Amino acid sequence: MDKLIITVAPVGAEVTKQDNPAVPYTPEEIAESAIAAVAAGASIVHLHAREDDGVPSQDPQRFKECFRRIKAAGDPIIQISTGGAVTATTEERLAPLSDPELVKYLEMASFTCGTVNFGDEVFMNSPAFLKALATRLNELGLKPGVEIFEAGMIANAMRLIKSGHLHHPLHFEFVLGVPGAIPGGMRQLLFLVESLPSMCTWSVAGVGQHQLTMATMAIMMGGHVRVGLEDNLFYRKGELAASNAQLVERVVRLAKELGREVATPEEAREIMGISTQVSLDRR
Ligand code: KMH
Ligand code: ZN
Repeated sequence: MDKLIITVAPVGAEVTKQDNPAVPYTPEEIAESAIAAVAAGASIVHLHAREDDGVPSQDPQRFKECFRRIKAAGDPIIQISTGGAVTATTEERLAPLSDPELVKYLEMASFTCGTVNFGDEVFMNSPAFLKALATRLNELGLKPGVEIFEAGMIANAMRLIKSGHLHHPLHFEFVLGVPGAIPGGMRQLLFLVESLPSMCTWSVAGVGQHQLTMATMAIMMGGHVRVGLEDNLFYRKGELAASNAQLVERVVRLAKELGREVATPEEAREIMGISTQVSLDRR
C-alpha cells in the first residue's frame, strides 16, 4: 500500500465558533490551526476562507493571507475550495483562480462533481460550471480533488474524462454523511471504491459520526483520509474536538496501529502524480 495521505479541512463554510470554539475564522487563526495540523501529520490543507466575523468568504485577499502564513511555516499541498458556501455564486467561486498571486500557492483545487442536496440547501454544480472550472484548472496545471457526495458523481467524472475536461489519474475525495447525500456507511464506501478505475487514488471524509469508521476503513483499504473541523466538530460523542491537530493526531495513531506509514507532502505529491516541477515553480 502507498503511504497514507492525510488531508486536513480546518474550517469549511458552515461550522461556527458557536458550534465549536476551536473553529478558526481570521487568516491568523486559520493558518495557525492548519500549521499545527500539518505538524501533526497532514500533507494536504483543504482551505476555505472566512471574514473575521465568520461569514464565508471567497475574497482572494483573505485566502492569500492564509496561504502566505501556512507556506512560511511548511510545505503542505494547498487545495483551495472552489465549493465555498452554498450561497456563493459561480463567479465568486471561480474568482480566486483568476488572481495570479494567489494561484502561485496552489497545487490542488476541490472539484465537486455534481449537484447535491446539502442539508436544507442545494449545493449547485451544473455541467456548464464544472466544464468552466475544469478548463481553468487545466490552464493553471492544478490537480482537482474530485469531491464525491453522491454515487452518480463518479459517472459524471467519467463523462468529463471522456469530454477531455478531466484527466487521469484522478484523485477522488469521498465526502460521506452530509445530510441529504450518501451516508458514511461501510457498504457505501466499498461500493464507491469498487466503482473507481484502478489508476485512481481516493480519500474519504466521514462527516460527523462517520469520522472514525471511514478513516479506519480507508487506512485498511489503501485509501487516504480527510479530517478536520469542516467535517468533524466532535472528537467523540459528547466531546467537542479540541483542534484540527487533535483530529489529525488520532488518524496518525490509528495508521501506526494498523501498520500504515504516513506520507510527507512530497510523498503525497508523488502518490497523486502532482508534478514536482509544477510544485517547485509554485513555491
Ligand atoms: N461548503 C460546501 C457547500 C468544497 O470545498 O469544494 C461545499 C464544500 C466543497 O465544502
Ligand atoms: Zn470544503
